Amino acid sequence: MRVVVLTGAGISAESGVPTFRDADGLWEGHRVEDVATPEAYESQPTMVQEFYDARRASLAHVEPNAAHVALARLEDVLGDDLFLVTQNIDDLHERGGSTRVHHMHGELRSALCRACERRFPWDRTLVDLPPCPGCGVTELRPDVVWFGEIPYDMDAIMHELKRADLFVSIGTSGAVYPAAGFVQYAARHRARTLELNLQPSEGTSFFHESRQGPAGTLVPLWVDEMLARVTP
Ligand code: BJW
Ligand code: ZN
Repeated sequence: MRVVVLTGAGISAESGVPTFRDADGLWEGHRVEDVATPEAYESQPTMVQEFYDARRASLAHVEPNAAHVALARLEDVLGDDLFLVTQNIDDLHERGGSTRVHHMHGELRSALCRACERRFPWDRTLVDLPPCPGCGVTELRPDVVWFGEIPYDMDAIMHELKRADLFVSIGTSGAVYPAAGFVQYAARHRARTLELNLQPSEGTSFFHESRQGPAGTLVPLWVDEMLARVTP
């Protein structure tokens, strides 16, 4: 059975990483659609770099939760039959044990050079304008996908959605495309679709089944169900 899992900010909420659109959302009073843009970076680069530097540093103070760990358990059994795509830029899936994670909105622990367009593993700050390890130019920015930019790995993601038997969406509001459209695309290509979210998402009616609750509870239960089905 081929399974595609899409995760969003809700899966990391119980680890203490703020979501975007809940009451205590990450951007504190700003609409994420207004600030997560290349234009905001052009007009206030220092503010944006400091914001992402702080989020990168805060990774040291959070741990994967039971939902991340359960998805790693599923990968152990399904191997390449599980395709895990996350909108999150944190590294909690990897630290939970997943080894094949597709970060469609980029990664905090990566820097992107605007001069040579290469990406580099990055654990330090960027606000102090370090030179690019590849070309030496001081044009490194956070390696994240802002509104109006093209998400990573789209060809591989669409290919996997086309041949999936099951599509599962975990902890995402369904407010941001193209990820919000994956459910309809997968269903059109004959996948069964399941949503696991604290509350019904904006796209909840597109799913065959929707379960409500915290990811740290729902995901391990769902993984147990899956393992009972696929292991002899
Ligand atoms: C829990 C929980 C718990 C809480 N357990 N659950 C008009 C119509 C349609 C589309 C467009 C349009 N105008 C423009 C567009 C396109 C645009 C878009 O979608 N805009 C919308 C605002 C309409 N999209 C883009 O520009 C994208 N690019 C693009 O489309 O390129 C064209 C193209 C595509 C494909 C191929 C070729 C070309 C880029 C989008 C980039 C988004 N970037 C951000 C910032 C990343 C960096 C950063 O982190 O700072 O990504 S925005 C932000 O939203 C972040 C997230 O990944 C993303 C999604 O948020 P998510 O994960 O859903 O979080 P929340 O907070 O919204 O929801 C959390 C959910 O969890 C809630 O439901 C809670 O209830 C739940 N929850 N606790 C379970 N314990
Ligand atoms: Zn460079």
